[in-house]
Amino acid sequence: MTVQTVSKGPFEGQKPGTSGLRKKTRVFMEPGYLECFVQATFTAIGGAKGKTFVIGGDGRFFNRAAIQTMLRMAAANGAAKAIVGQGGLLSTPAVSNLIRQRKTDGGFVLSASHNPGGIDADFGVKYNVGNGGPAPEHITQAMFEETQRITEYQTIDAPDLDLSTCGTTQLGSMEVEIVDPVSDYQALMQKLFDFDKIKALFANGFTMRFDAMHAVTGPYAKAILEDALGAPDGTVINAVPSEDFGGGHPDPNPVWAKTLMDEMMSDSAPDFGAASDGDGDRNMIVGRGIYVTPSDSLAVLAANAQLAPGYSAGLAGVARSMPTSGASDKVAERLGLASFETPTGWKFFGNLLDAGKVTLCGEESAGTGSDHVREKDGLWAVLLWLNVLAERGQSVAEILVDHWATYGRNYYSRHDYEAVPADAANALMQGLRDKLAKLPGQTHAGVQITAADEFSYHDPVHGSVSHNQGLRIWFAGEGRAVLRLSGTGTEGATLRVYLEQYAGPDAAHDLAPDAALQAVRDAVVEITEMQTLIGRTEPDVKT
Ligand code: VG1
Ligand code: CO
Repeated sequence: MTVQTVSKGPFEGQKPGTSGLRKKTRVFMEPGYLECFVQATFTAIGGAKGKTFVIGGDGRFFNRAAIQTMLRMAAANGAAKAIVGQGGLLSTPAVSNLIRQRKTDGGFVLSASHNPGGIDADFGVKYNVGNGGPAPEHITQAMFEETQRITEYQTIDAPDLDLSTCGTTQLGSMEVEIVDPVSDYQALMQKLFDFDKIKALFANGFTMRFDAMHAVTGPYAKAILEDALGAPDGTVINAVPSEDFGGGHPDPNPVWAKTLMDEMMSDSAPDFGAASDGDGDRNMIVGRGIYVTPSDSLAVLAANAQLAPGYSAGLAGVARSMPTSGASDKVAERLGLASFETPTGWKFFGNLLDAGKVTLCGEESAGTGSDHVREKDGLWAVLLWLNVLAERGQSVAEILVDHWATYGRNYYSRHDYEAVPADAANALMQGLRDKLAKLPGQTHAGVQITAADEFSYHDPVHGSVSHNQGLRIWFAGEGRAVLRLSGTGTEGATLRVYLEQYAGPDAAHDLAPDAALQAVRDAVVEITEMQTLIGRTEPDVKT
């Protein structure tokens, strides 16, 4: 074992509250940078001695080199065992599953998720704890503090391991098991869903396109959709993970998955379309000619989950992140299920899942999941949709129209303003914060404000409180706007404006979302003085 002294510092470690560290790849490649993050993580969890960790990533540039560094450090820190995905690949939900199945102490996910990959793009590392979920705040806080004072890290002198063949080897005194990234995950999916039913659906000519976006879900989708479920070859596109995701953003939304969207809106559209993000924890669902907003997807899945074997006993409850539309609340209300509203980010769902208070969770950013792991799970959501489609024998459009007629429709859109200078973004948020109390009763763009606040979350399981989780404005007629700054961007600030307008079961449900949201959007532009403060009123990305 050698002890390396770090010359640079203090390190800019993972901020408390965020569940992973994302930086430019070149920053991660600076001597000692990744190492200090990993060493700080080991310290924050009380050392690595005798522990077992799962390690894998989404295949982006620097993935394999980083794994080699981490393995040497784990061995030097006395870890007993590392379980590594073959070729260094593991999706985020697969890491969560392996941690749980193998009862390991934790695991590292190497990914910057939907952020682009490459030497001039982004890299990231996230530590997950023994329940399979992202490290809770007290651990990220300890990690951050440790990165501020770290002066050295431990490693061993050893050549790179061959990660390409499954099996068990030794690195120093640590055992390393290289595992097939797909098989354990696939076994879990087979337990939850009726594979025979879905197989019959495909056998009867049902068509699908799954865009893996050159990211980690390619091998999973090929094995499960094509090999196990019998979907024809070519159902999965962009299926080979590449270091720069084919030069795109592996972000499953209508903007970045445009090729798939265009196909789904064309005359030759298959019955069902889906995409997943860099690390495989998010999903986009599209029917022939109809896009399903992630908020609606959560609501539809909540209303139909019991059709799948893994959920036939019904749901304990449903949780959504605060900016996610209230569509799932309407389902919970009608079905008598508990519903919860948490801050953005998956880690807040973990306590609710562990306590058995909820079964399904979801976010407007296309993260959906359940108590089967402690992360969101892209392919899981796709399989649940397939199971529901197989059982109901209806199209995606028919299911949505029926859903809206029962529960009403929550028109929804997120507007992202990217690379805003941090000062300007903070000034806009602070300006709005300062006037929140005066807003109720005012009319902007013809709509009256009924309430406004800043969201604080009181964890019903642990009793902890998280402040500053987004500014909310409600309008007469069940409209809502939410503003918050992104915690995952790596350039300037990203301002996210979330727009929602409810239309009850008896209203018309066929408006264009932009039209339905026009008033709420105009009101936000006016209230925030966006033009003056950030110099624009048109977002870079609308999803
Ligand atoms: C974004 C999404 C959030 C999601 C997070 C991580 O965060 O809005 O819903 O949980 O990404 O997802 P932010 O702070 O940029 O709004 V993943 O799949 O990119 O790790
Ligand atoms: Co992701």
